[in-house]
Amino acid sequence: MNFSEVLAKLAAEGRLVRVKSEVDTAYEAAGIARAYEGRQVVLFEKLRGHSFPLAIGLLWNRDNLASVFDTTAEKLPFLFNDAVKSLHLNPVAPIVVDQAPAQAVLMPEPDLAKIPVPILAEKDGGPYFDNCVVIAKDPDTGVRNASIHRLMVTGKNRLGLLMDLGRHLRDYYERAEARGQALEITINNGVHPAYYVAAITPSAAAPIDVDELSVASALLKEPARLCKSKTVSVEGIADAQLIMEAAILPHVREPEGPFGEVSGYYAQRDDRWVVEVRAITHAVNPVISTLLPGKEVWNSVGLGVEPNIFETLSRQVKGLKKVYMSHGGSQYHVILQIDPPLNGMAKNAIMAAFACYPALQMVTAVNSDVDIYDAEDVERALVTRCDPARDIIIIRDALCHELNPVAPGGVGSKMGFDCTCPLPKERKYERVTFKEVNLADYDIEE
Ligand SMILES: Cc1cc2nc3c(=O)[nH]c(=O)nc-3n(C[C@H](O)[C@H](O)[C@H](O)COP(=O)(O)O)c2cc1C
Ligand SMILES: [Mn+2]
Repeated sequence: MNFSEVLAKLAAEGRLVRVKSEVDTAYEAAGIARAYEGRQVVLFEKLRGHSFPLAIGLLWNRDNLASVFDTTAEKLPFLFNDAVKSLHLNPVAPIVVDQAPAQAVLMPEPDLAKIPVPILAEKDGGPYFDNCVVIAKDPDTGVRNASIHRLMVTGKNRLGLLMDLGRHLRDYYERAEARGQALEITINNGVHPAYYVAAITPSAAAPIDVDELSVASALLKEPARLCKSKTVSVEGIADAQLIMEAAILPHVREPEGPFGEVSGYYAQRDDRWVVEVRAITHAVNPVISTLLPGKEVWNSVGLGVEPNIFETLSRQVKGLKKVYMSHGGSQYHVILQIDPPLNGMAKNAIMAAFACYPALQMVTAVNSDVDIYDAEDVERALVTRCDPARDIIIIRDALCHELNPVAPGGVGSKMGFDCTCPLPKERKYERVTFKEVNLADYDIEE
């Protein structure tokens, strides 16, 4: 299934809305998409001055995403986790195919203005691609890497790029730059979510000497399909909607940003890396894809982080039932559902969770009678089962996430809330329940 087939499947299930009115790529498309955040995928059929349609929101609803993989929202994180594990157990290497749908049309001259790249947030520095899979090759070993990077359109064939510290792409680039060389890349837009999941596999699970595109093979149940590029020595994704063949230039930095980031705050404008686009190929009638930083990212990051925390903690503590990276927590808050057999063990679970994922700022532990997907239920546990003097853990000056404004330079404090009931559980903690009924059994006029 390619990206447009994924959209067709979602449409057939009522999981996609079509915007028929002509819409501007600057601010307007994002404003409409925002109103659907967490619900259906939004397909903009007519964008002012453009011929290609644009889809936003493939990842913001777990039921939609689960349907793409023929599974349920509850099972989805474990499906992704198994695919990541296959990297070390039985990786299925990508193949390079001859006839790539992504290369059906070659733009005579690369021109980014021909692609409907939206300006998303009101103070963004320009139009942004923010969900493209960037593929590169290690300049020394040739091992392929895939990752997602925001890219600001700054010219007809020029983009500004962000590479955070520790990214494999940055490591490759710095070695190429030290030799005065550009780092060739392909930038793949409009891919099956299996490729996106492969690209966001954390470096702890996919070290620098491993080709994480095999994660896509595992999810697709067939080898990931790549294609030889026309102007660079790095492959593209054969079933992508559009591929930009490009290079990150050595010793060049230009202003990039601001960008309304997933934290809900703007990343500031600064001199950053520069990408020169050398060729653009695309499918026949391509559908361009982008995401709105927010639920789409919390969801997709959470789907990777949750099973990892679940498995790691389950080796150390007992009674762990579920893990959820809550959306209100902007990927910095994880909720553990746990019925620990011993007093104090929930606090151990909280500490272990912090160790699993450095970006975490907050961990909340609740018992299994609390719905961790319901923010009100969790808040209720906080005010009725967490004694602030005893049940809050504070860890000062630990490594956090540099995008979080409360952690300057990526260093900040972390806080854990133990909202589990002390054992033996006193009757005062018993929650009120009502008889379960099936409304379909009753004659009710609404
Ligand atoms: C939507 C989205 C956007 C991202 N944008 C960036 C970015 O602009 N710069 C960056 O360094 N990492 C970004 N990331 C994170 C990396 O893509 C991610 O950590 C990836 O696993 C890194 O791959 P690597 O381990 O091969 O370096 C983004 C992740 C997502 C989900
Ligand atoms: Mn990597």
